[in-house]
Amino acid sequence: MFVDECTVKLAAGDGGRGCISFRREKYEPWGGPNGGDGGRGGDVILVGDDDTNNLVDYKYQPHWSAGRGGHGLGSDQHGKDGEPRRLRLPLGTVVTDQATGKVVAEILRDGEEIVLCKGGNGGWGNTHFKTSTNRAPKRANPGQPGETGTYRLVLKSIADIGLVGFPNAGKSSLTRAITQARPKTAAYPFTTLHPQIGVIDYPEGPAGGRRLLLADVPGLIEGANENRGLGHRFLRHIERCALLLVLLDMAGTDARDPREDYRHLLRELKLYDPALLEKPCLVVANKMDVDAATANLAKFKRRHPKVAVLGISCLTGDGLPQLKKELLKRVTRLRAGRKMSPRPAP
Ligand SMILES: Nc1nc2c(ncn2[C@@H]2O[C@H](COP(=O)(O)OP(=O)(O)OP(=O)(O)O)[C@@H](O)[C@H]2O)c(=O)[nH]1
Ligand SMILES: [Mg+2]
Repeated sequence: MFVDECTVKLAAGDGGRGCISFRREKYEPWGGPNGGDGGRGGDVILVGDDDTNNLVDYKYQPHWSAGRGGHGLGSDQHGKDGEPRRLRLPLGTVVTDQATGKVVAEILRDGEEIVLCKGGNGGWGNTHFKTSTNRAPKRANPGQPGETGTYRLVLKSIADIGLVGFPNAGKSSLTRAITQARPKTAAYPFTTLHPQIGVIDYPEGPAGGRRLLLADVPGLIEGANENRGLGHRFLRHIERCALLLVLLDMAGTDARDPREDYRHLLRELKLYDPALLEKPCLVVANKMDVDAATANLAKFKRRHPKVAVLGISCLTGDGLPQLKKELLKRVTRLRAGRKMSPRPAP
């Protein structure tokens, strides 16, 4: 099950109580105060985890708390600090405080740790209250409460390239062809029900070792803004992409017209967020192995003379090496030119 939004209630640990105690030993009848401090409560810490792409763990277990600090003890013994609670979240998770509606954290890097709720400080033991006039204070502090809050977690995947297209255009076939990801492909619409991230590797050449992330999102259809098909809800996963790859079924399978598909796709993107249309975009014509595709491509170019289209076939592999090169070239240029970070403008 794929979950990309959920609400969690988090509580850091409370600090332990300070202790009231006096030193009592043989020949030391007035040994003075020796009550230890309480331990700190544990923090709730968010940790970026590259190995997960899902918030399902938090959907069904929304309450998480860290350990409380131990109470102070006599003989100047401090209480034990509470165990922190580490929540592993997929990269791209945006955390919003429900009380204020403000974004309080974003997980962008693997292994990155963000303390979201701080544990309470332990209370002071009575040693701290010793003064020249009060040498036997019978006073200690309680621990401070840990921070708590209700937070909304929304996953907006981080990828360099976002794939957009009608169902059956061949988005998952392309993902399978150029990345290591293995999304299901089939000749019925909405085969892909949730986003999949694939890695395009460039092992050879001057770009040796480079990798690009490609997000295969479920198909869009006309009226998606009115919740037709799977609606717009997965478009958040392409919001942070540097480049959009608009994939068209140039064969016009099921009597579709690629020119109309293109128009509808742009319209749906605009209805979701006009900023998506500002993103650099590469139009790719798939299924060029089918006879009708060549004529359709010519018609498409006549209608959109300014749009550069790259022809490919995921079935035969034609055009895929050129596409990979073009993607690398464009993403490199975009990242360098704009110093783009995956962090969206607030
Ligand atoms: N002839 C031909 N068929 C293709 C090509 N690429 C994909 N197909 C076929 O098109 C159908 C749909 O492919 P998918 O990759 O599942 O399409 P999708 O865009 O991921 O579809 P959804 O996940 O439903 O949105 C499958 O039957 C593929 O075999 C191609 O280049 N040529
Ligand atoms: Mg698919």
